Amino acid sequence: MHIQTIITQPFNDQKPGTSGLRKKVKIFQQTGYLENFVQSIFDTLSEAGGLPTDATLTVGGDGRYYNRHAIQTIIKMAAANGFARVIVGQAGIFSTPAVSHIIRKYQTFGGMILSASHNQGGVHGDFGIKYNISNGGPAPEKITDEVFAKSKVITAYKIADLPEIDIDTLGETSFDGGNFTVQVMNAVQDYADLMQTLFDFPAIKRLLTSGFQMKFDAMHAVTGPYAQEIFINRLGASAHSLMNCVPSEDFGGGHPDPNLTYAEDLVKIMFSGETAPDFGAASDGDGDRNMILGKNFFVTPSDSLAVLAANATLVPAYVHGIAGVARSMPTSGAVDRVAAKLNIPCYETPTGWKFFGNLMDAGKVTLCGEESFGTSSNHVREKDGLWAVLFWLNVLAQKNTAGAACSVEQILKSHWTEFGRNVYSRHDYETIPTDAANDVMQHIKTQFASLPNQKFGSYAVKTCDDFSYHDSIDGSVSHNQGVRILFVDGSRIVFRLSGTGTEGATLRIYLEAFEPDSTKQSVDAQGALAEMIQIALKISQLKEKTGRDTPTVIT
Ligand code: G16
Repeated sequence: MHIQTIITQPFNDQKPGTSGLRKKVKIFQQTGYLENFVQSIFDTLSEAGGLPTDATLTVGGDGRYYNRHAIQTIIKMAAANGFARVIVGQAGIFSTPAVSHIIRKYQTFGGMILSASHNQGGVHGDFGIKYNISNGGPAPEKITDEVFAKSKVITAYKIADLPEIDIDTLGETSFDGGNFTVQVMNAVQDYADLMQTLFDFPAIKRLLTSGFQMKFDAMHAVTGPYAQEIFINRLGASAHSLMNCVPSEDFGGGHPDPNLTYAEDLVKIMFSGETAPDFGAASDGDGDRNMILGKNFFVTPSDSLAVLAANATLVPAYVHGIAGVARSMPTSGAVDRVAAKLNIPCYETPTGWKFFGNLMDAGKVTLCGEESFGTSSNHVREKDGLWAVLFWLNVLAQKNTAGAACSVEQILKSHWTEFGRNVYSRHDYETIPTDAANDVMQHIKTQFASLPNQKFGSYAVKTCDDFSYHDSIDGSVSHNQGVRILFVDGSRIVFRLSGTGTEGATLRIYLEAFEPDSTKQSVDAQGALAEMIQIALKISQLKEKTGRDTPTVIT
């Protein structure tokens, strides 16, 4: 196997964000751009202890445009950089949670996930790449910081002269007298088998074949084949239960972000009155996000996490209880109330799934979740969209046995009666000029000294800060993770700049108020939070500084 060393020039913009490096496809198509980043990852790994002689790399993506090209390049670079084997999902497809599972199950050294997640795809869309470590989870900051440092001084990358690999046919191909092997693996099987060990498939099958209607929207993205295998082949759901389940390179021209704005077609179906299905769900580009809907009812991701934690013992995998829970800082405190009642710990981490890995590895938490439509457990080290959908179906199956009927809405309402309701909303202002977004954040921070004790209508500020996280397992500290304004009555406003966008900046405002009175809980969140929204705009001067009147997305 001939290995070439190609001289290259560094790019200065390869800093990984909340979840890997995400850029426009056109940026990735620059000569050496992908190669530089991949080599910077490999260089970081070899410096951090080197590769074992039998090192295996798992590679797959969400099927978006440039996926196939990137996979061929990564295979050749893995061969040149000392890997003995690469496992690739058939057709280059692997959902993010499936990669996490494959890394863990086959104890591979790590994995590369090719996805820009919920960002749009296609020639004019986004591409992304992320490295996951041997526990199956996203590389922690100390690795991604090192990758960035290396990308700024890189001078050459290594690539093997290998022929184009057929990634559509299952099987193994060896090179260099068996020193390097590419294994093309069924992308769905192992993951579907794992789900079957966690959930009560016979009970879910009874539910789905007894008149209970569900609708799952794969948004033309990676979960399509997984949904087909799990819901149709293994759980007996009707073909009508699925929509948009054939992955396409540009996600059917849509935006594969499972929220009320971009999963518009599903939302219309689920809010169509009495004939709406009983249960609806959607997943994103790479299959790690989920949105849960009931008949004419939306479940916020924060509430979903709380409901799953409260009902975990209804599911075989968690029948003996959960060790603890974790949520990202902007996620509502709904799950904290469940944890308090269950007498288990609840951890608050920065935004980004990578912060949950240490807690899971140490056995401190079983379930984790984020307001950004991510929920999962310690079965993998990523968030897992279909896992969340199956969890909900398992809970519904237990609560809809012969003679008993319980809707998604009823589950939420009785949850609120028991625990109180954390009324919650997120307002996103997308693609605003970066300078204006930074100016807004800076303007809020200049008020840190003057805000405490100030009254705004019916709310009084208790304290405010820029969130920092101290990881109790590895001792690392992460600063500047979002600005919090905490009010005396427990309500709060959080301002944060997204780390996943590729155009300008996205400013997120997270709003939360607690309503303990069950007679006042059935309110529209936007109405209930209206005063707080005005306070957020007043403190931030967002309209004045960005010229934006309304958010692009409201969740
Ligand atoms: C990624 C991360 C999540 C994070 C989300 C939102 O999700 O994996 O942990 O919550 O981004 O991040 P931000 O608010 O910075 O845009 P995904 O689904 O895009 O990989």
